[in-house]
Amino acid sequence: TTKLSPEKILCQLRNRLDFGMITATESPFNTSEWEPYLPKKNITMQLGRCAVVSSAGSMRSSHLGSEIDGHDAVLRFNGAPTGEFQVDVGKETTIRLVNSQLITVEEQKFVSDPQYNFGTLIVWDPAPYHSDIHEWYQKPDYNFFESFKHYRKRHPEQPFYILNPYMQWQLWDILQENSPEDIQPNPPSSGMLGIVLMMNFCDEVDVYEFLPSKRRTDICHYYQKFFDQACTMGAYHPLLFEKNMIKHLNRGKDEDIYNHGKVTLTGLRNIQC
Ligand code: NCC
Repeated sequence: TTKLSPEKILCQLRNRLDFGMITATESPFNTSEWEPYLPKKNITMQLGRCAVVSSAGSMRSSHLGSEIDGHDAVLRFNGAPTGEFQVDVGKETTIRLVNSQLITVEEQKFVSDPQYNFGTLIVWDPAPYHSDIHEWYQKPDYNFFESFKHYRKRHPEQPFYILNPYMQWQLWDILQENSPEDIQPNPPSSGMLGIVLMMNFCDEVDVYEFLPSKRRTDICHYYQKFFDQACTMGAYHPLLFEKNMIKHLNRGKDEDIYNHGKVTLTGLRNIQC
């Protein structure tokens, strides 16, 4: 396979990904049971310069905090804290993308830990390959719907969206088409989903430590003492292929990857297809 140009891949991302959130108007969510908890309208965000902060152990000792906070919006993942790690990861959180496992398995913590009460929350769940919304609703990977409602009851003012189940496999198809090998048939990581969401919302996206810098380490997360190579290279998620694609799309300098784990991506709004 010949590799498509970055411009062509950006157009695939723009033209083929459904960035919509689930609203109270579509079946099976258009019921009185869901009405109090779901937004009536899709998310709308038009942002300038955005930062995406991976949870990698190599964020430690990066001193990237003030650079990250200098962006117009910051996206973080799952339980990634700021607090005591501010110097390295910053303190602003505009969007937090969480997986359905976190809000179900760690529900007590999710509902009570104040770190989740900032910014806009978005949850996603690994859906069966190209299933329709009804099939997924019957058989989500984690049954997070009750946890979602529970959180919304406690924090009714905080925007909290459910990502549509289609986008992950539309993105997976693009990853597969642009990879010389077969990739594992599991959805992309939260990291990759968050990056393309921000490419949709923002003029420009700086991503930190998704491509590992010279600080690269087997420590999984910057906030935990847990060692596992798979966190950076992937096991369940096709992380290696995600990272190859992001490297291909990088408009920044290679030395910024080496020194800061930083890549710069063009927002999808500003491209010509
Ligand atoms: O670890 P996780 O991911 O929360 O990390 C968020 C995103 O950061 C990027 N990352 C992380 C660590 C690392 N060393 N290198 C990286 O590039 C990845 O892009 C990653 O997606 C997930 O994707 O949702 C994931 O979630 C965790 C876990 O469910 C949550 O942290 C909640 O506790 C998964 N871990 C386990 O299930 C044990 C992880 O596989 C994927």
